[in-house]
Amino acid sequence: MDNLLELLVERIGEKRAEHSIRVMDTAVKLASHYSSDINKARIAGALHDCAKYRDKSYLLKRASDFGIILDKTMIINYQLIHGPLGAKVAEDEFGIEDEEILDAIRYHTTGRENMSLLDKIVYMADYIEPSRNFSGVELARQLAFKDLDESLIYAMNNTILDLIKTNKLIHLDTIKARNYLVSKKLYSSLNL
Ligand code: DGI
Ligand code: FE
Ligand code: FE
Repeated sequence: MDNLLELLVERIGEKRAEHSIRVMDTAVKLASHYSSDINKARIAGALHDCAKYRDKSYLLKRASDFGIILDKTMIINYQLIHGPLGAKVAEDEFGIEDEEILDAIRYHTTGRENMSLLDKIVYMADYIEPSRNFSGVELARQLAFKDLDESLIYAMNNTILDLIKTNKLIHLDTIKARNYLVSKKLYSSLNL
């Protein structure tokens, strides 16, 4: 773990590595609360932003070197690339082989349809880590430990509303992730 954190600082700098450690600690708390694998939460939390490079051309080059197929939304909103690229970098540079961990890294920004428990933990840990201070974060923190799916819907609604307000493209995985959770909730309330 020490080695992993050292390598992380080298790759993404101290500030982002500190955020990653806060996400790791929050992911561990959520994993323990929901009886999920703590070690996987620790590694996925620590590495979720391992490809958060600033430079657009570097992101595009590395994605292309790994053969990652980027859609239009990702090319225009190039910050979205660090999810799928992060999964490849975690495997290639950090030696992570566990597909569940790699998927949690891959989908940590958009989410996806039918997210795994680990995907949800990393997504919410990133959203509520202690230095986040947007309005509504306190409610998100409470919900995350009370009803994980409800907290995801809350976080995704806020994210999508922000994207609309700033006229950004919404990635299909973001929509699919939210629709899946909202349908699940509607179906369960209808007892179907
Ligand atoms: O890497 P972090 O900053 O820690 O957090 P993150 O990976 O969750 O990225 C958050 C950003 O991603 C936030 O500014 C909103 C943006 N985002 C999430 N879903 C979408 C999106 N941006 C676009 N354009 N489309 C999306 O669907
Ligand atoms: Fe991220
Ligand atoms: Fe992050």
